[in-house]
Amino acid sequence: MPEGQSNSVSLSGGVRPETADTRAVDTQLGSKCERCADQLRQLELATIWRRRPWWIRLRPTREELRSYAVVAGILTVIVTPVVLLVREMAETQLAPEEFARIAIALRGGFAGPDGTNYLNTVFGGAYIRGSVASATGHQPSRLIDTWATVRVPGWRSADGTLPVSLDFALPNDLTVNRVILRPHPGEPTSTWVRDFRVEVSTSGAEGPYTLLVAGELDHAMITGVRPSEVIGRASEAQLAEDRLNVPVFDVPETVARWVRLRIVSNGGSDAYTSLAEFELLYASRLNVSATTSATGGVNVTGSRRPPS
Ligand SMILES: [Ca+2]
Repeated sequence: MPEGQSNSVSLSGGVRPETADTRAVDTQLGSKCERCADQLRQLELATIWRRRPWWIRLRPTREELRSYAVVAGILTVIVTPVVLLVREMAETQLAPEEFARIAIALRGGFAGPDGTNYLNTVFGGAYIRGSVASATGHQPSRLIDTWATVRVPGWRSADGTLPVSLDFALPNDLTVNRVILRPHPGEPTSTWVRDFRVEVSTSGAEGPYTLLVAGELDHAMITGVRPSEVIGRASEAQLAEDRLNVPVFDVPETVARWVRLRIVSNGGSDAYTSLAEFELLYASRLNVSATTSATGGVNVTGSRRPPS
C-alpha cells in the first residue's frame, strides 16, 4: 500500500482505498446525515407536541404566562386604588352638610319647591352665635344643614330658657321674601317653636336689626308623617319622606345680610326647645298678603303656602 493511503470498507462491501477524496466524500455524507437526524428529531418533536394529552394542552406556555403576568400587573395598578377608594367611601360617614351638598348637586341647583334658601351652609350661610347653650349633638349649625328629617338631628337648646336668640349670616346682601321654620319630626311637639321673630340687618352682625316677620308657628297646621327613630343610612328620598308639611311666612322683598332668629315660646316644654331647620328664602311670583306693621316688619300667623 502506498504511503498516505489506508483501507476502508466500501458501500459495496469491498475494500476501498482511503484517499483524500474519499475522506472529503465521507465528511460531506456525515454532515448531511447530521442535518437529516436534526430534521427527524424536529419532526418527532412536532408529532409529540401535536399528540400531547389534553391536560398538557391546558398548561399555559411560558409566553402566555408572561402575558398573563403583564395583564395582572396592569389590572392591579388600576383596580387597587379604585377598590381602596370605594372601601374608604363606604366606611366614611358623611356629615349632613356634605350629604346636602351632594343632594343639591344631584338636583342641579339650589332652587327647591319653596324657593331658594340662602341660609343653608351649602349656599354659604353660617351660624354666628346664640344667647343660650345648645344640647350636645344638637348644635345650631343643625338649623342650616338643609335637613328636617328624623334621621338627622336638629337643634335643641340645653334647657328650657326662653326667649332664645340665634344669629346667622348670609354670604352677602341678598333679597329675601320668605321664611320657613321646620320642626323636627322626631321631637315632642311640646318642644317645637311656637312664637318667633326674624330680624335682619345689612349694617353688621351687631345690628341694628329690623323686624322682618313676627309669627306664630301654628302646630295644628303642621302635617306629615312622624316616624319613630330610624337607624342606619338613608337615601335622599328617604331623608325627605318624613319632612313635615309646614306653614310658610311670605314677606315683602327685603335685603338682608345678617339674620337674627328670636324664639319667644315653644309648645309648652320647660325641658328644652327644638327646631330642625330655619330657612330664609327668595321665591318668585309670590302673592304676599301680609300687612306691614309699624315696626317695619310684618305680623303673620302661620299660613299655608299660596297657590302657585
Ligand atoms: Ca337641619
